Amino acid sequence: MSETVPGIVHIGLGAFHRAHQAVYLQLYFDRTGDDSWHICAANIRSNQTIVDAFQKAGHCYPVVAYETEDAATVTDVRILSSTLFAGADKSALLQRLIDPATRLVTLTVTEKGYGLMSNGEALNQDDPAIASDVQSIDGPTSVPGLLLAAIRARVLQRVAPFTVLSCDNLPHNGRRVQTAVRLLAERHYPELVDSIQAMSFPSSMVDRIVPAVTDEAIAKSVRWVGKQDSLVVVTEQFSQWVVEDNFSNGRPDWEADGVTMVDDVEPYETMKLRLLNGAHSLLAYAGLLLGHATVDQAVNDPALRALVLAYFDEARVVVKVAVDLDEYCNALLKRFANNSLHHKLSQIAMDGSQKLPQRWLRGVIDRRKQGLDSPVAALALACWMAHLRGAGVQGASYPINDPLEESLKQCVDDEPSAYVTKLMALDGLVPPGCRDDHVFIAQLLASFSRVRGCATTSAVTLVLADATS
Ligand code: CS2
Repeated sequence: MSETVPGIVHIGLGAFHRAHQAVYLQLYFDRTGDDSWHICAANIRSNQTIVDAFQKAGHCYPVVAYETEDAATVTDVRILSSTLFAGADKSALLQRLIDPATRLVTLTVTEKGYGLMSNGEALNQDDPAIASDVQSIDGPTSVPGLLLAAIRARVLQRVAPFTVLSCDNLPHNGRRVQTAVRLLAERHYPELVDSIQAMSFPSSMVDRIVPAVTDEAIAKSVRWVGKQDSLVVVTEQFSQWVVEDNFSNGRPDWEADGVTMVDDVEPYETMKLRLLNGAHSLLAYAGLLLGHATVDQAVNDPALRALVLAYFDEARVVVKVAVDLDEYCNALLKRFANNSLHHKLSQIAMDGSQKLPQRWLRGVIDRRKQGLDSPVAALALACWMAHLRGAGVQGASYPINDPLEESLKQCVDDEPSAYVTKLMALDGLVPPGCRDDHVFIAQLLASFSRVRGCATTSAVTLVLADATS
């Protein structure tokens, strides 16, 4: 296995990659025996421990997919041929990116890893890695910076470009990476802008619920794996990957393994971001306020379930896709209720500033274009505002985990209109179409005033119930 030269470099060796893309490529390899699409996976900022553990374990790990607590399947994944931790020294990763054998670069670097403002059109210079790469591109630190350095070396060495495939929960995720790389190139290597514009940056919609691995999950998986394996990943049975068919340097014929290739991913992205991820964020913020810890607990709370149904009704009106949305939403409720996953609401609540524009706020703008209000989204945003105070009702408290944490904390105010005004003024957070929607802002103010006044979980339940009546 160590002899295999990987055709893919993946950045972001988290649980999601290991339970999603890596499983598809394992299926591809098992079917074809073609080892040219093995993966070299790297972490660039944090989580060296997992890289060390992979190197020690010879890069094999099990994925346990639960249908229910008593029904699970195991896939043994051996498709990672090497792993890298590219912390302070990124030269080994750059070398792999430049190697002609690398034909595809894939990314799961989370929303904030793209280094863009929420409109996806300008570099976020508050991000230290982006700020450093804007200053100087010698020794790049951000993902777009690393890609730019590799693209430059490949152009100079006349190596064919790789394709860059984004696998993060962002709209037009491929276009976003391309924009970030191009904006850095405009600054440092304007002569490369045309080559970057000519490269393939397909978008993709990825879907599989993969909670962060915990000690309990590892212990519980022994029943399925037969031994204690700290590299195990637990997930659900469901998996979906819809990919824009735009690859300049070859790709596996992974259609046969369940990947859907399309000309335009946008309808699928919108459906998944607004309905699955939007409902997830709603359950996270409202659920934490009500003292729940996991998605299955939250969705089984009748008040939250009704709220999610009302949210689906509101959001789906502006989702145009050739999919039966009744079936899709029903399936989501079932997936959320899977009680073998113990998917923590606090995990979903992280990085709200990076997630909410595409999950809720773009839907508000689309509805307004049809003359429709979005009262459930206003209530959802009010729950996020309440969440940002760091305390639930009845003494619950939780940390705020967000790259904009400091600015968000400065917005928090006991006086609802001062809080809303400060939040709306934060650069690049709330899209203009939403910020300028007076009806939405009035509904947000009213919702937040009510949520803020709740001293007990029963009071919150009443406020939520009003929104669905
Ligand atoms: C979740 C997603 O953490 C989150 O924000 O909404 O990770 C979600 O579980 C996946 O997108 C499901 O495909």
